[in-house]
Amino acid sequence: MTFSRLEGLIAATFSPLQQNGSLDLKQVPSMTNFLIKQGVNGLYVCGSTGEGMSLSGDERRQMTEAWVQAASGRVPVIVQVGHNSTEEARQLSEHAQQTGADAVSATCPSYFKVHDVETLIECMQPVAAGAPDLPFYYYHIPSLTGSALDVADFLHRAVDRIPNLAGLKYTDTALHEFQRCVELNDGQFDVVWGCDEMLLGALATGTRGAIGSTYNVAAPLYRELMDAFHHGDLVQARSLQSKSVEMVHVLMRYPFHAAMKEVLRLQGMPCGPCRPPQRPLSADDATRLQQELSAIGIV
Ligand code: MN9
Repeated sequence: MTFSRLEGLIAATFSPLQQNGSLDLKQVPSMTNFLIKQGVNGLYVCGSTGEGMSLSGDERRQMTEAWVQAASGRVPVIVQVGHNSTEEARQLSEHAQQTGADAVSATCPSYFKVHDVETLIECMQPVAAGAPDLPFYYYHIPSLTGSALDVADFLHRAVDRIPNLAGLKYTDTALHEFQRCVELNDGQFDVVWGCDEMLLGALATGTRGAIGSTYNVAAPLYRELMDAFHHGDLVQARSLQSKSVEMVHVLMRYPFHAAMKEVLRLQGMPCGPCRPPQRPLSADDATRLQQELSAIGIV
């Protein structure tokens, strides 16, 4: 499907796993239907939430194929291909395009840190070139990559050298920097917000789309928040954001990925355990998590 901007709520999808840790691809179609029914407008596959970095290249390809097939053009599928090897990332990118994905996104290498914007451009060029017909989004997530570079400068300098550069997935909390990216060259770039618990601030700053993990488990809440914001009802929007802040606060007290997978299980959408180094949830944790989330009306 073609799109000019990523709009609305894009779920950073989980990778369904079997109890033994191998992929559980047969869950992908029902998960896709569930998310679309919840009001999700796109799927971001093999990102941080989907433990893309913990999957083998072959598994990432299988995951990509499963989500693209399940979405079957109903919502855009963005495939995260970041890898410490830019050659592997380039090949994943090529595969994403061949598979029929709608966009490609990539983190920078992170074992060896990227220390300057010029190097970042050099790293991203081949990756974006692997899928020349698809829009490319650099995935800025300094908390995990360790590269806190000036991304507005990156966009400004990369635009002539990465022909399919569409924008960013901006997963940081610096709203002023985010705003600079959104406004750069009269809004040339599609800059998508990545911190769910600050969505309201990002809406106020001009975002149209957001990619995040908690849209898997609470899309209706965020939909309402967006609607309230667009109708100018800031009191309601703030109260919904406050509920999201509470929810994330609770989830973060547990192994985060496993906790969200547990919430999905409670919502009738089991997707198995996580892989190390993500920690599992104990049975006690699961009980307490449910109590704490039900106390704030989430499950
Ligand atoms: O990029 C996610 N970030 C990480 C998206 O996984 C580090 C977010 O959706 C967060 O999980 C969410 C909760 O902090 O905002």
